[in-house]
Amino acid sequence: MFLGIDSSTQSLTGLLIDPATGQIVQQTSVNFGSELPQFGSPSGFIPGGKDGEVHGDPQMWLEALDLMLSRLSAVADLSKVVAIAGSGQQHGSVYLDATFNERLAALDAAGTLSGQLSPAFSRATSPIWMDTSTGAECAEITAAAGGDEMIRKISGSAAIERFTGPQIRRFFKTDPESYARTARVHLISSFLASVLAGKDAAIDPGDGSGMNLMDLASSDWSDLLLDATAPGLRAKLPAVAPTQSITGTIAPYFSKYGFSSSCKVARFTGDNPASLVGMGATAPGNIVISLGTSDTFFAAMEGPKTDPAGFGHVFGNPAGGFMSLICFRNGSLAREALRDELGVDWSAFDVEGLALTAPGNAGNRMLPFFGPEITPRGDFDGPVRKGDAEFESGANPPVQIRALLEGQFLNMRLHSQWIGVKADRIRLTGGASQNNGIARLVADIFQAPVERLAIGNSAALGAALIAAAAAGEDLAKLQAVFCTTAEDSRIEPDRSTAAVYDEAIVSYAGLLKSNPQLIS
Ligand code: XUL
Repeated sequence: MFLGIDSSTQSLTGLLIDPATGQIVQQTSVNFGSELPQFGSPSGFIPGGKDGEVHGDPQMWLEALDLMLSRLSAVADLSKVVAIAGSGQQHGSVYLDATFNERLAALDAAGTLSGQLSPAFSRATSPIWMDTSTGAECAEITAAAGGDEMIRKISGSAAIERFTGPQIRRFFKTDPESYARTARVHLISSFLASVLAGKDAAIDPGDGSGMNLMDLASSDWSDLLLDATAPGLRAKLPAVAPTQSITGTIAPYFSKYGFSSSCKVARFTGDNPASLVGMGATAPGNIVISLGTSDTFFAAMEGPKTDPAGFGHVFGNPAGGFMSLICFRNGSLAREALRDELGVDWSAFDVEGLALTAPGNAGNRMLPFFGPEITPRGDFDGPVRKGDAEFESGANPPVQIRALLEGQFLNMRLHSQWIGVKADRIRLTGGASQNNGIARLVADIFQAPVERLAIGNSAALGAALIAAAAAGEDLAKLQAVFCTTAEDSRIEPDRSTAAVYDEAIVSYAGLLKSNPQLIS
């Protein structure tokens, strides 16, 4: 069997596959907010951060790993696991002092991970992808590295607030002593891989390209970008190593969950690259839309084409080559906020609820941003409504819901045009993808067929497939078995709505452009 672990914003999941039978054997999740309330992070991050700061607690991720593995070991024989790989929410960083390696090597199965490793944190909390606090650092890095286009060419992205390089620079500027004490900066993915392997793990090009530090062409750190970011940074970063490779064998600590001492720990990657694998989309042809805490739009790419507007990114594709990715911060967070504001349940967002209104929403439009947005960049603190008086006053729930959903997918269509490919087929994943009303709306707005896979957690599945591939199995063959579309999941676009949405995207773009909260 192979184990995939996905550490996402709101939960940590373990998923076991058996390639011999083509089955998912078990999967189990720990929800940070409800199951680890002692960390005060109801949505997985510490609320109330100032000036756009959003941090998570690395001790919470360690507690969740112990809890998930103890649960999994109660229902599965983990001695049969040949290899483990994983995926983490991208960009988030973990700061460790010089004792980290010794502590890893000395992990005692009688204690807990967080109890034994937390003294090694040189920064108590970790900035995560939702953090928008580094505008000044992005400008400084851009200037020092020779401009926007230069950074895009080297790293695949302009300097971006949530990316790890600008976050590291902010830490260096605000707390230089703790920065100096930091011997290792890990991504969440490589941190968890290090813990499992009991030794320092490399970063893979899929997650490494989300740092504004890696040279896409060489898959190594760029000296120009390192120097523009913070002093002495190369020595603080692990190496970059291919996604389909092995870090080492599992640390003896984990024998308490039944793992054999020969179980291998493969490379961990970012949740979006892992999801590309789990969606069976590592070869060009499919576009994936993942509806999670953030919504993401991504696809395998022939060559590293970058977004001139600076919103989209190029990441390493775990199967080799590249992928494009665009992240929309107001994903489920916005859907949940509107649901709560209107006091409705999810059925109002599904086929029957949406049937109360018509495609195009009679011209009622919403900029669907309940908090700061990154695509486009804006300091929004609530949705912007334009339409009839009743809608603008916030009344009429069915019109509000359609306006939010149409706004989210029109915004996605508008900001993905730079990729320059017409979607032949969209594969939808993430929590909200099972909603047929939302799936129909995506098919109509993009005028492309939408498919859902049989399995919901594509990042954890992708990680399990990466573990198997790193251990010598054939990735494409595994994808053909595990990444199958659910029966009756395909939704064809309604061609009669094409003109409605061609017009809606123009009026949406107009509303966006005229909005003073937009930064660029
Ligand atoms: C991608 C991004 C988010 C996180 C969420 O650039 O910031 O999708 O990976 O886990």
